[in-house]
Amino acid sequence: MELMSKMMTIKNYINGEFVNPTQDNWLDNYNPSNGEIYGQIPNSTQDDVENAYQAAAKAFLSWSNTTLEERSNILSKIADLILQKIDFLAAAESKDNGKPILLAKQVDIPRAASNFQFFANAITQFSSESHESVGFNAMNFTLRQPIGVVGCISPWNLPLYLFTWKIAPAIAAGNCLVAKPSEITPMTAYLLGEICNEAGLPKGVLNIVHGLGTSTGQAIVTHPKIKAISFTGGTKTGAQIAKIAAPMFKKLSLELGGKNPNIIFADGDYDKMLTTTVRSSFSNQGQICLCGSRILVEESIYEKFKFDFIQKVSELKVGNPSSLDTNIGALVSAAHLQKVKSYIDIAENEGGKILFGGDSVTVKNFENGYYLQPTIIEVSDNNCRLNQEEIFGPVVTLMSFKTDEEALFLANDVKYGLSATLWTNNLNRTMQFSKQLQAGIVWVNTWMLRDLRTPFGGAKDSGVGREGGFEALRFFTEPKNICIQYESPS
Ligand code: TXE
Repeated sequence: MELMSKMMTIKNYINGEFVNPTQDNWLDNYNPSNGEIYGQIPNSTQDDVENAYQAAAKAFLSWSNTTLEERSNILSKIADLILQKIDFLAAAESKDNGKPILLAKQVDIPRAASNFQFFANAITQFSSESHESVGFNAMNFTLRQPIGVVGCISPWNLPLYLFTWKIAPAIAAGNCLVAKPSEITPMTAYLLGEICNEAGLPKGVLNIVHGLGTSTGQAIVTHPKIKAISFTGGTKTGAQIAKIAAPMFKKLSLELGGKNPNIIFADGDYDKMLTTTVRSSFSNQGQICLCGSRILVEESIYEKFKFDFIQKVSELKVGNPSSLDTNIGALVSAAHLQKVKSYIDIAENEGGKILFGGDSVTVKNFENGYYLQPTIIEVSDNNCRLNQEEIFGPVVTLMSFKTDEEALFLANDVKYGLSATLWTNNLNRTMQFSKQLQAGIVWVNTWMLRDLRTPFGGAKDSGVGREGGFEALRFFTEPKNICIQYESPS
């Protein structure tokens, strides 16, 4: 497939085949690096979702009865094929999303392969419990059965990475799927369909429908027979989905937004902290739900940190995502660029001071791309919108604190609770903060170090439920208690 030069038409992947949307209705797909339309994607309707559902329902009986070894082998094969095609997939991801190609090659695509490989292994180790009812001559055991047809809806920031993070455990657990990637970054999910066919995934196990959240996504969420929804995206969207799904008694996993504190104490490893903080602030143009967008620094090193951080950030190169020396590529869309800029525009009114950046960047030969400088804003009031709302772009705020109590208060004083990063070498402080931070994930002296066995997800408005490891396999299975009473021995 010639990816870089011609217009690409993406199709739905239903029952192992690539098909047009039933109403022949299409959406434009943009290249964020130059603002040009380079392809079209289906604007799928309820009928397309229904076709995907029917294919999945048909495949379910057979897929849910395949041996674990068979499933595991197919998932491993998918992982191998992703790695074999790493250059091609990284180029596709970078072009579709605007992220630096090196990031796609070093993070996104290898992680998509790891997701499949991890669950290929995990399913062979997944087990359930038994409980002997002593004195009643009864034995209970828990059957963990696949749910049936499940819906997976993923966002645009880490397209293949987050898509596979959902679909790999869902498939491994024996479910069949109707899945939808973001309409803003549909390309690598489309390419995954071909890989699944090549790996021998039976027809109908994975069905991918493309289209808008408010129509295609909504059709998945409202479908009466799709009994579980795994969603990653904005908090507002998560609330809308929960409102529909709850009265239909669907199982829900919601991974939503974050406004994560990066708490820096003077007693930490300064150099490691500084380098990591540049990454945790601006990786993927700041479009990662785990980015540490609120930097809280102990007063004694605040001025030094401010100086050094600005210096390091000024060395980052904003540019064409396909150049190997680009650190910060394009934001994902014109609308998202506008949203992020709107926060920079209110900085002064909110009592903020722009210490670095704040402007769009014009990249030579890519003048219509969606580029923004990495931006650092100093704030003094944690209640300002810049510190309370998820900006989801290359924008961080800086604030100082005096005591541990104040740092903890500031860290927790938001509606979100996804992750937190702590820089300290004090063991007592590490334990006290780890216990009291209101977050699903706490990193101490590191950031975004992921072990796929660990629970992943957020507290408060950052979501409901956990992904990762056996948590994901538990989500994608329905536990059933079997209680057998037997005659007492004579
Ligand atoms: O995400 P949406 P958007 C945050 C970030 C961003 C904001 C909005 O702050 O600025 O959310 O981004 C599908 N029923 N995050 O609007 O809309 C949609 O098609 C069913 C954080 O782009 O939540 C896409 O596939 N599905 C986040 C997916 O939901 C619906 C990553 C996510 O889109 C739907 C992305 C509906 N009613 C944005 N509406 C993170 N936590 O990583 C939309 N969708």
